[in-house]
Amino acid sequence: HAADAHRTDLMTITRFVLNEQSKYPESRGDFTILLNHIVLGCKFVCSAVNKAGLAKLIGLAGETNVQGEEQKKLDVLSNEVFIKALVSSGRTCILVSEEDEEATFVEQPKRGRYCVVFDPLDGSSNIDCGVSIGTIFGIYMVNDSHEPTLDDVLQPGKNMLAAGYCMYGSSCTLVLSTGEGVNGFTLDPSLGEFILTHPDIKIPKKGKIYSVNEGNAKNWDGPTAKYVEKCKFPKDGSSSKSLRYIGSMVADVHRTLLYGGIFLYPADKKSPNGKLRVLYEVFPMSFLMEQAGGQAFTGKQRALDLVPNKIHERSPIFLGSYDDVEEIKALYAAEEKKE
Ligand code: P6P
Repeated sequence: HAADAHRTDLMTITRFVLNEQSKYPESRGDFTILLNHIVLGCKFVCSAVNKAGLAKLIGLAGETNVQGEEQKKLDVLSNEVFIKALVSSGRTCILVSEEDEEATFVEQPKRGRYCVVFDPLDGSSNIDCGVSIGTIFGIYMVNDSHEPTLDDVLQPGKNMLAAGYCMYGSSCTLVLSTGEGVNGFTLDPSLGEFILTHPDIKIPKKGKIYSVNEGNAKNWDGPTAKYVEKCKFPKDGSSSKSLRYIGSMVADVHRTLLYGGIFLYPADKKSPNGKLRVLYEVFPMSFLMEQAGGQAFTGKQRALDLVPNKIHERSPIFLGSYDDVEEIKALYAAEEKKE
């Protein structure tokens, strides 16, 4: 029966990428090997995050463990695991991590053709209160004709080959795009495999939720303030939107992707470039939103067209349902005309 076939036809993330999705057939093997190492990192972090509370209980975290070693903070530990996994894949040449001030250049013979930008544990300040957190990553491919330099990784987001996040919450969910749509996989701990659970995710064209830190309202610019006002007091008689803000980007973006609506981290007087980082927060989430039929805007341009000058550069970001982002683009365009 079809149902049985579905149950026994376990579509793991490895099978899915190998068979179903590959933008560059000639790199099918390399990309799959790279992805498998990212998946390994996610499985490790998932297990460490789930034990974090217990580690505290049995006095491991922040104190010395039985070997007398200082227990590492989860974000430091996660970063080390991802760096080691990516280097050992033999498929990377430059790694940019939120945790490391400088990029990591992979030496021969371990050097490959991919640049990976990632935040190993975004939102990690939320661990202690049990809020979902996540790993965010983006992948560029460089032509291996030259010695890699930072220019190979300071590329516009539209050049990304793939992007994704892994959310460590009630379950461990990995959402990935290799440029042919968005698919979600859930970790089955009994198998240690990510199984396809959310095929071909499409974000609703319009949503009923807006997601922003209202605590920054006094510092917002005109268009953002106008847009949020419109969400709360619609003039056209439509019902006002609901506010949902978790304060952990992966959780807020995952809800936006599945339920629709808009996520905003605008510029404000205190932070003229907003708070979120271009390479490993804004670009991967914008890539996913476009692949799911939504869009992502910086207040000035399409987010994926931005060309970063520094690896930890920040940008304002408005992303989510196509029609909702259109509305805020119109407000910024009107402001532009006035100037
Ligand atoms: P705020 C978490 O610290 C983070 O980097 C993102 O995950 C999240 O979206 C944002 O910052 C929350 O920032 O200023 O609203 O607390």
